[in-house]
Amino acid sequence: MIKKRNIQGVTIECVQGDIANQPDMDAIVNAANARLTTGGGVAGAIHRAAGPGLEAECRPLAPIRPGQAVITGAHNLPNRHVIHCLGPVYGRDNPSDRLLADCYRNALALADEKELSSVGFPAISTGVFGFPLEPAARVAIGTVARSAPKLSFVTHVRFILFSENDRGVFTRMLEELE
Ligand code: AR6
Repeated sequence: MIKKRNIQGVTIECVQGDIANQPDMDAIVNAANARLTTGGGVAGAIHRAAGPGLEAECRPLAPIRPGQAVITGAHNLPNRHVIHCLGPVYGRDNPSDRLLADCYRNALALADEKELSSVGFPAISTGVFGFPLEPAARVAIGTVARSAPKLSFVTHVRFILFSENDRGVFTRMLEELE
């Protein structure tokens, strides 16, 4: 089972781990809520590790809409930036596939604008927001692969999945890319 592929100059890999513990990534992506406050899951882990300064920096940027991404500093996290994306709530924010793809595309565009070379993503919307994992993985991997030719600075994208099962699903999507 391959865990890494190079698509048009961008290395894409899938690992199992904690999004808040990726010290070699320039930016990590938060699966945020519209108000950009802390919460459970990914947002809870990121805000806990970053400290209260992150929420304070987020306040004037909120609210954001599904598919949107905004960028902040990383405060006490070991990264340079956090990119906050609001994924679609499955079954409510439609079309959910397009809104989820917007998250990945907009996050990568912000990272590229800031001239960052590496970005770590969680599986946006697949927890509290209820997006089924397999279609979410297809959108995530497909969107990053399609964005690759447009990126000038980003050369490394890592998907950080919480469970070994989720990593397996993302890895299969990566293998199946044409
Ligand atoms: N590292 C990597 N992945 C994680 C981690 C972690 N530390 N913790 C959970 N996951 P979720 P959403 C996985 O719910 O669905 C928040 O409360 C998890 O298993 O964090 O976009 C916000 O405030 C799942 O596969 O994000 C919002 O209100 C995936 O990350 C809402 O939840 C995403 O789960 C956002 O919901």
